[in-house]
Amino acid sequence: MITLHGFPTSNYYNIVKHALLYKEIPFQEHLIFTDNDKLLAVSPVGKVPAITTDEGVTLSESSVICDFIEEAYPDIPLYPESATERAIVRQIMKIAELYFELPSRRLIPYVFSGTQAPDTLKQEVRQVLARGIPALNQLCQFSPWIAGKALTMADIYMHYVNVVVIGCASTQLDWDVLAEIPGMKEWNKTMTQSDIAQKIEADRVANMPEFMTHIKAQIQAAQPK
Ligand SMILES: N[C@@H](CCC(=O)N[C@@H](CS)C(=O)NCC(=O)O)C(=O)O
Repeated sequence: MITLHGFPTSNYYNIVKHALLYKEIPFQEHLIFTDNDKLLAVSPVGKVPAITTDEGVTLSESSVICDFIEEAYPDIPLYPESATERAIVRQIMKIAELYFELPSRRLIPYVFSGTQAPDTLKQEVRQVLARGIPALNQLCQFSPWIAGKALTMADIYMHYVNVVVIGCASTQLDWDVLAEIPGMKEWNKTMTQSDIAQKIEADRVANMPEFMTHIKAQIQAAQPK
């Protein structure tokens, strides 16, 4: 059985968890935080998520894991059949990660510490998001799913990318980024209402106190002595 390593407050962890649940692949969760050195044994850069496959192979990087589980467990597909359509799905995932998630993520420490990020950083984040918005406007179809008629991995990926975008841009940039992409908010609400997303959200909320304990310890350790 697959083991999913990480913690349920991680949006990247939840991408993989959602895909595993959607594809009805049996898996067990191994709760491990990023301050645990043992994470390096399954994730070379010490980031979450990672999986251990049925064969005992460890894999990290959410998009790589998503590709692996699709290829190894094709019965309930999350990518279209044609190579071109698959590439379009991956293009949306990549742009969502590079131009939406990663810039927003830079603001997370300030969100957690309840402080405001420096203006220079806010400006850098705004500039990257401003490139992602027209790109996603061009690529996302919402008819009714992101890449067309069928729900794909791009829907799952974008939904958990949006968790970070919403959480950071509203508080740090005073910017309703999702509103810049017509259809995105309605689609995101539909995604939130799915049984799988509801289960993942319940697990996230339950994990929050333990996660905050780890985060506070990390923030304290980083303070100048
Ligand atoms: N590119 C990685 C990013 C994963 C990631 O950033 N995970 C966060 C938790 S949501 C993490 O492990 N952060 C710890 C760190 O950056 O040291 C992926 O797609 O899996």
